[in-house]
Amino acid sequence: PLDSTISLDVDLSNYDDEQVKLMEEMCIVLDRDDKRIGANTKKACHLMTNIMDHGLLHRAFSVFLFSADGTKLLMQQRASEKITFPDAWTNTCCSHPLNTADELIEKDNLGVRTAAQRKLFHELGIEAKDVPLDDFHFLTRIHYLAPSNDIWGEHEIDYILFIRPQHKDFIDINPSPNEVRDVCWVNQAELKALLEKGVTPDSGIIVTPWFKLICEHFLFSWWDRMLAEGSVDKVVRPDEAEKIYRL
Ligand code: DMA
Ligand code: MN
Repeated sequence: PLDSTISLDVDLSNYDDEQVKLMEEMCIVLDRDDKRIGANTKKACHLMTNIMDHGLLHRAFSVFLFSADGTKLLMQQRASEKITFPDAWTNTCCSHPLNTADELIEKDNLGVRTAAQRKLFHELGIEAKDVPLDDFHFLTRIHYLAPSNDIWGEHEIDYILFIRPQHKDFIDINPSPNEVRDVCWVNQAELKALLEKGVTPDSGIIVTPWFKLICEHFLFSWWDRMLAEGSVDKVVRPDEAEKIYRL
């Protein structure tokens, strides 16, 4: 789409200053095959009008971080200050590789892994030494569209990454208050209970749409495979890694 047709017409004055500032980040704009066709602001990429009228699509990642024994997944509840999907429970960390030289590197998904390491520190205070780039395992890509409200939403090709640090039972975390409201480590049964609550309107529990999709289609079979094989690199399947799943 021509830049001049992209809308930026939204009032940001009632949101958290830091979250407003982050709306200036440059996301990687894609065609349906995950080829870069340009770049645009996080703000432009997340306005439903641009998504619906111009099909604006961008690159993202979702990290799933496990305990050393693989039985527990670190989840986060998004801060109330988040402009999209506030207060919703989701996987460990999500964000976007930026339109910068280091985060655009597609070989071995290095750009996405670099962005994942950057955001694990920014959102959760997880130190880079605890999550080395080589320890991220790329599983697959999902293409999905999901409104947050009338104004904001997501339309992404989302790279799914697993990481299971082995040097500590549970990695040290120090969440940033205007990114993360709460965290918890859940086993499979606890996660299933949380997902049940997420579909019950008056439970007060909200779950993000992408996390729901990943749980419905992939997460439990990948997680079982990881536990059965005893290792996270055994979870990766070439047939899945090559595809873009349209969910
Ligand atoms: C965006 O996450 C990425 C996905 C997969 C939804 P986000 O809204 O948490 O991004 P950021 O942390 O950069 O605001
Ligand atoms: Mn996004």
